[in-house]
Amino acid sequence: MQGKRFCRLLVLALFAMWTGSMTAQVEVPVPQNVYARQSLSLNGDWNYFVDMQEQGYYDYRMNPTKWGYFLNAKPKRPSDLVEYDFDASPTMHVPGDWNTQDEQLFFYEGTVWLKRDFEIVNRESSKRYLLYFGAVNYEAIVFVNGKLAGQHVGGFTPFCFDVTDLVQEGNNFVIVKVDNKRHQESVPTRIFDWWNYGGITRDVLLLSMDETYIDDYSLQLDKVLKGKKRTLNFSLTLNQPQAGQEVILSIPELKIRQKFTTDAEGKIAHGWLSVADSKLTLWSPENPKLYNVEISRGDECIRDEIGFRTIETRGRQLLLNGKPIFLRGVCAHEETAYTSRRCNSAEDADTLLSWARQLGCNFLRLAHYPHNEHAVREAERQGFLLWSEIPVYWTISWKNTKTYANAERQLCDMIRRDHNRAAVIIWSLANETPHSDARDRFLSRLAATARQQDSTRLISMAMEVTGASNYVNRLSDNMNEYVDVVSFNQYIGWYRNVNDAAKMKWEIPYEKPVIISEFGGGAKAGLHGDKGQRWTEEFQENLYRENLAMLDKIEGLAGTCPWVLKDFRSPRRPLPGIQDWFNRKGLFSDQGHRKRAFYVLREWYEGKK
Ligand code: GCB
Repeated sequence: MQGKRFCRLLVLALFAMWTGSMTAQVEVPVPQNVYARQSLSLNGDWNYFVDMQEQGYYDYRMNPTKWGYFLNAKPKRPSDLVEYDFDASPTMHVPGDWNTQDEQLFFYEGTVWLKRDFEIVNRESSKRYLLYFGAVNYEAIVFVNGKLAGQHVGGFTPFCFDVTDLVQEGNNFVIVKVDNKRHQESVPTRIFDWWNYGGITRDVLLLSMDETYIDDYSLQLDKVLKGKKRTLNFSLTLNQPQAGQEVILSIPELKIRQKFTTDAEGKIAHGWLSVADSKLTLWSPENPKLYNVEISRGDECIRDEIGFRTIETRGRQLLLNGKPIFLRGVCAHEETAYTSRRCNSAEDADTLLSWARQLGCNFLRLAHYPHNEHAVREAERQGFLLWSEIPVYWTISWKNTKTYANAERQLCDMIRRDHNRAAVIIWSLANETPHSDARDRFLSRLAATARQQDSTRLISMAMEVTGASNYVNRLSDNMNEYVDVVSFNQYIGWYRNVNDAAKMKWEIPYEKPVIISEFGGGAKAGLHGDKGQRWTEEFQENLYRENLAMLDKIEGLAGTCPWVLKDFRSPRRPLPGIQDWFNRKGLFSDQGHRKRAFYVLREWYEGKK
C-alpha cells in the first residue's frame, strides 16, 4: 500500500449543471477510518416520498428542472403552487432500505427522495465540512440547502462531498435523490440473485475536518522476518501537499512512539518501525489480537485498532502467519437474521457471525459486494478471515468503458476503506463471469489495479466450471494467471445431478491454492421427506454429504465456502409455499432454524481443524 496512489486522490467530480444556484461541487476521497473523526451523525428519521417519473428532477420535456424537489420549496402565499411537502411526508429510518420499511415499496425500483434537517452550532470558518455516505443504492444525487453537493453511482461503497461552502450556522437540510433502477451497463448489471434493496443503506455523517488533515494511512506487518525482528510498514497521506508535518505513531502496548515527517507531497511514503518478534502477538482466528494505535499530527489524533498478520501462498497452500491454514468458510449476503433487511451495524453482523461460529467457520465470503464497515470490523474482532468482493457479477458490459471505470472505482474504494483490516485476506474481482477476450481484458485490468492498490493481499475471483466430460471437470480459465487463489463455484446436486458427485474428478491444472467458493442446494426449513425429494432438508443434507466427500478428493483444496449461511431474499425465487421470494440455499433459515445440512458441514469442519 505504501507509496501507492489511490485511484481518486484528485478531485473526481465536477458538476456544472443547469441552474445558477448550481455551483460546481467537489467529491473528495473518503478519509480513512471516518468513525474516528469529529462528526455529526445524520442517521435517524428522514422524510421521504416516491417519485416514479422523476418529476422532481426533470421537467415534462425530460430536461433537468431548476424547480426540482431539492429546493424543498414551501408556498409563501396562499396562491402558490407547490405539489410536494417533505415535512408532511412520512419518515423512514436511515440507514435502512426502503423495501422493508414501507410495504408499498417492497418491490419498488426507482426514485425516492429523502430529506433530513440538521443544525450546526458554532460553525467554524477554519473547518472543512465533508458529507459522508457509507453507501446509497444505487445512484445518489445529493443537495445541501437546495444546492447540488454531488452525485455518486454504485450501491456498496462510501463517498464524500466537500460541503463547506454549502452549510451554514444554524438550520440546514440535506436532500438525496436515490434511484435503484437496474441497468445493463451498471455494476452489478440488470440481473442478479439478491434483493435490490434501495435507499440510504449505510451511515450518513457530517465530518468536520481541519483545513489540513490525515486523509489516509496504512500500518501493516511486513512478510519478512528479519532475525528476531519484525517490521511494521507505515505510510500516510495528508489531504494536501504539506511538507514537514510531524506525525507521531504510537502503539502503547508495544511501547512504540515514533515520529515521522511528511514529504513535499504531504506524504510519509515508506515509514517503518521495528518490533521484537517475541513481543508481537499476531492476529489469527484463534487469537484475533488487535492493538490500539494512535496517529497524531498537532491537535489531530486518530485512534484505530489494528491487527498484524501475514498472508501468502506456497504452491497449493495458503499460509497465515507462515503456517498452512484451511479456510472453513461460508458465504453470506448482507441481510439481517430474522428480519431480512439490509444490515448496517455491528449488532446486525453479530447474529450472522454467531451462526457462522456455530458451524465452526474461520472464514467468510462476503458476497457479492463490499459489506458495511461495521460488519468487517466486527468480523475482525471475532477472528473471521474475510473475502471481500465487488459486484462484477455474471454478464456485465465488458466492452463499455464507463462500466469498467465504475467497477474499478468500486474496487479502489473497497480497498481504500478496508486496507487496514487484518481480517481481509482476499480481494475478489468477480463472480461467475462468462469467458471472452473482452472479459479477460476487463478483469485483468482490474487485477492489475488491485495489485497496485494493495500488494499485500491475495487476489481471487469466483470462476465457473464450464462443463465435464466423462466425469472429469477440468478448470480452464485464462484468468488463472492473474489470481493468487483459484476459486470456483459448482452446483453438483442442484443444477447438476447429485449421483454424479461420487464419480466426479477435478483437475485444476494451476499450482495455486484452490477454494470452492460456492456449492449447495435449497431446502425449506421444516420440510421433511426422502433424500430424493427436492426442497426437503434431507435432499440438501444428502447433497452436502455427497459434495463434501467429493471435495475431499480435490488436490490442493485450501478451503470452501458453501452457498449460503442463511436464506436470503431474491426476486428470482418466486415458487409459492417454498421460496416465497427467498433463495432457500441457507444452512439456516431466515428465522434461524438450523437445517439438517448444517450438522453435516459442522462435522466436516470439525475434521478440518
Ligand atoms: C451462484 C451465484 C449466487 C446465486 C447461487 C444460486 O452461482 O453466484 O449469487 O445465488 O448461484 O443460488 O443459484
